Amino acid sequence: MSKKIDSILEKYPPKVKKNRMKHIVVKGKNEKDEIEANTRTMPGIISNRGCCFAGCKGVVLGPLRDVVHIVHGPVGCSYYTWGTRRHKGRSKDGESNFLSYCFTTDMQESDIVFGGEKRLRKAVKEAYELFKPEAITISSTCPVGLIGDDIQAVAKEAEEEFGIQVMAFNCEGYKGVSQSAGHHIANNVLMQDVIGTGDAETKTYAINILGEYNIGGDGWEISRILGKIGYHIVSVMTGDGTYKELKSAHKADLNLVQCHRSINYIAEMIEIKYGTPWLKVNFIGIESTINTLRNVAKYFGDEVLIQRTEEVIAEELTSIQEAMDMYKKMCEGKTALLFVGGSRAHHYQGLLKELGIETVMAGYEFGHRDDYEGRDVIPYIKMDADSRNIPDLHVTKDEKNYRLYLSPEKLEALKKEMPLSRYDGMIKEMKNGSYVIDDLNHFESEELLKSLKPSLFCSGIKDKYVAQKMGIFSKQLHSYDYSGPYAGFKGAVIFAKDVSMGMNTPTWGFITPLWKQEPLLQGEVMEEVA
Ligand code: CFM
Ligand code: HCA
Repeated sequence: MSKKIDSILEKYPPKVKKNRMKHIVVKGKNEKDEIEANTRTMPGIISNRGCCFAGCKGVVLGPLRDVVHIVHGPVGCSYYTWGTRRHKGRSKDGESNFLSYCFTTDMQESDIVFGGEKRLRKAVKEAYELFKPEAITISSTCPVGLIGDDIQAVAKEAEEEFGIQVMAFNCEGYKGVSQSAGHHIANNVLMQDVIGTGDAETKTYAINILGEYNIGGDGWEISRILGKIGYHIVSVMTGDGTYKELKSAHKADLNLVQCHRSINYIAEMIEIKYGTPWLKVNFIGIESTINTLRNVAKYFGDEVLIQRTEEVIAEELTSIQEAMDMYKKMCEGKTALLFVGGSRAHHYQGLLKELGIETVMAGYEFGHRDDYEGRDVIPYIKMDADSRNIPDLHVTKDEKNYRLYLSPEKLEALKKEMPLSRYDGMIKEMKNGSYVIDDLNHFESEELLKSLKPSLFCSGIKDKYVAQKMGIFSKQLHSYDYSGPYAGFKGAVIFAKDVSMGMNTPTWGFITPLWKQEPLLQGEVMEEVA
């Protein structure tokens, strides 16, 4: 494959080696850059992946701020995901915001033995009476599936009793192979039970933003720019989003898809059911943001809107150029490794390039082949037992609410000019010779950090400090390490500042990597003395 990769692979037992080889691509080395993804991590490997519950409750549902999200399970799953993802929310006009709370049934041993439905019923009642939320979600954790609590029945009962929507999600952690299964489960229920049930008025240029979770305030910067141009944001899925707005999402004229992995199911289903097309966007990086804004304006095709878009772009660029130029001088020529969930390892490559930083390796924790290779590959993806376990929702045209904003001919013509209903994936935009590694594990990360010696390792909490103990600056691309926003124009400057400072601090020169230190214990193998 390549010397660096071979030296990693040769440390594995044959079965593991055979498996891992399929998850590694050296761009341009073979005729086709095919990668295996969304398959089980081999037992024993220290993976960074999370679970189905994390993808459902933590990622997709959690940011809806006017909903009480009850976690049915022992306290840990709820507690350890309490605020760590940094999806921010701010209530407007007296609306509720429950984001700072942590709701759990706190199951005990007796509930595991005798069943937890009674406890769940009580928790839903208590939450309703105390908070009177717009809706309640119940997400199950592993033991709930194992003991067979009927959370759907409890939800139905509560719905009748309290007169609000109570949605149950069977997103037990062990389902599927990663967070990805949970995204799908959450998408299905929101599509089936929420989207399409509202009738809010929309204004001109009505859009939804899908797959934007307002981490570190990203969504606020994106909304600022879109608002300045003149768009009406009907709903955001789901960063700083509300159940109330989500209900009328079918009334928008266009869906913008930021994170394809976590929300592509809803984007597809809305198009089938209501006729609204989706556009793949990227608000990370200046060029990507500009391209996105131009594409959206072109979709609506109004000359005044196109003109306004150019004015806003020019204005925003003027305000950030000087700072970006200064930071670029501090970053130019450096290299980065990127390993993040299912979209950011791709989205950040443009921004890094704008700062003169080259991405030499990138990988997703749980992306599917289409996130790497583009959606054209979908018909060729092999279905395995793990994927078959995740229910697939099939929707049909809603005759009453189906609406085409553009004629089919106009839409087809535009598809040639912009990524409408299309995502070309990460690999295509990467440089020949760069590494693409799926479900990178801790052993491989350490080996690659040693051999590729990047100045920047963009990853998450599980391996950040491993890299830093090696003397390599690590930026968390999940939580942004308490910083952000990183999206849009203003966000690009904050990111540039954070990585410039991080890479250039003299701290790294004072650190001796562990493997260069004297071992704490020393010994030698000796012949047995009789
Ligand atoms: Fe989408 Fe995300 Fe991501 Fe993701 Fe995540 Fe996240 Fe992520 Mo952490 S929804 S795939 S499941 S962009 S929580 S906001 S940072 S792994 S790259
Ligand atoms: C998750 C959430 C996570 C974890 C981040 C990390 C996030 O996968 O359950 O490992 O640093 O963004 O908070 O992806």
